[in-house]
Amino acid sequence: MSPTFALPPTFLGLEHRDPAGASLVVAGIPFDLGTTNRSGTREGPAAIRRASRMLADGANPMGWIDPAGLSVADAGDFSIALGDIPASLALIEEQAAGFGHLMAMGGDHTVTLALLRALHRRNGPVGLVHFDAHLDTWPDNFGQSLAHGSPFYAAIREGLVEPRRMIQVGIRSPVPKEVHDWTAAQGVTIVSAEEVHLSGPEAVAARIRSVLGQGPSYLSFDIDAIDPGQAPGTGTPEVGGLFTWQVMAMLRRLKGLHFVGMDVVEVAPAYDVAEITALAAASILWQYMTNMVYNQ
Ligand SMILES: [Mn+2]
Repeated sequence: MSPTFALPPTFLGLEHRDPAGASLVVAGIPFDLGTTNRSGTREGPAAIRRASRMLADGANPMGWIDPAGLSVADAGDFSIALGDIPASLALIEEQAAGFGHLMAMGGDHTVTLALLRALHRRNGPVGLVHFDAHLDTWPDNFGQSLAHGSPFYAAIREGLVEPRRMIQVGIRSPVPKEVHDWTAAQGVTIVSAEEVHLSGPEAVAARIRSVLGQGPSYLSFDIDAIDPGQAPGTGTPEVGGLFTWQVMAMLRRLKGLHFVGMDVVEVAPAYDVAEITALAAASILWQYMTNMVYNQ
């Protein structure tokens, strides 16, 4: 068995496996055209894969499940259209639609709109748990309707998600009041980072479970939900965020929910320190994979 540093540069060092025959498919989306501040998430997938190899030398103590031993494949990176956001989203949607249960590594948060459009073809509207510092329901981003501040504005308007089965966790950024009020008026549950700190991850996980219920659900994790002290490698950091221990404690408590797909987005390795942001992202994917065992 190779030491972790010598494993192939795939997610968890997975050797070549056929994505068509896998229950879970990991894919990267090297895209950052939708960023509004610091760019660089095009390098996210490679950094997450590299950091993930740290997690390949044993089982998850939760249930002693080894995610690398599940029916999972790394399909490589999706194609994008250089310099063209709508064409890139169309390409991402088509590629995502070819897979059953997709775990996507961004890329900036714009890509989630394409992923939800693909999912809608198969599942109809889904519930959504969205970890983020930002609501991402801006109707426009400095004149652009398609960018990383808007995926959930579009997703709600297009009927891709059920707003009353949608919960946002870690929210704390500056935001126009009308954007916040529009989001709340759709029926979305908004949980601030401070509420996680004050009430604790166990209580917030219980709220997530009650909002999502047992219907088909999607997990979208923007790494800037985590405090920049623990995840500096991102383009739009906001102070006062979640700690990685709180994130892992919440995710462990979401096992058994009916998730049909997920993404981890906004990792920008150029601003990372000692791979801590990439490792946080890899660990989120790894915990989600572990949780999926409880869905069977
Ligand atoms: Mn976001």
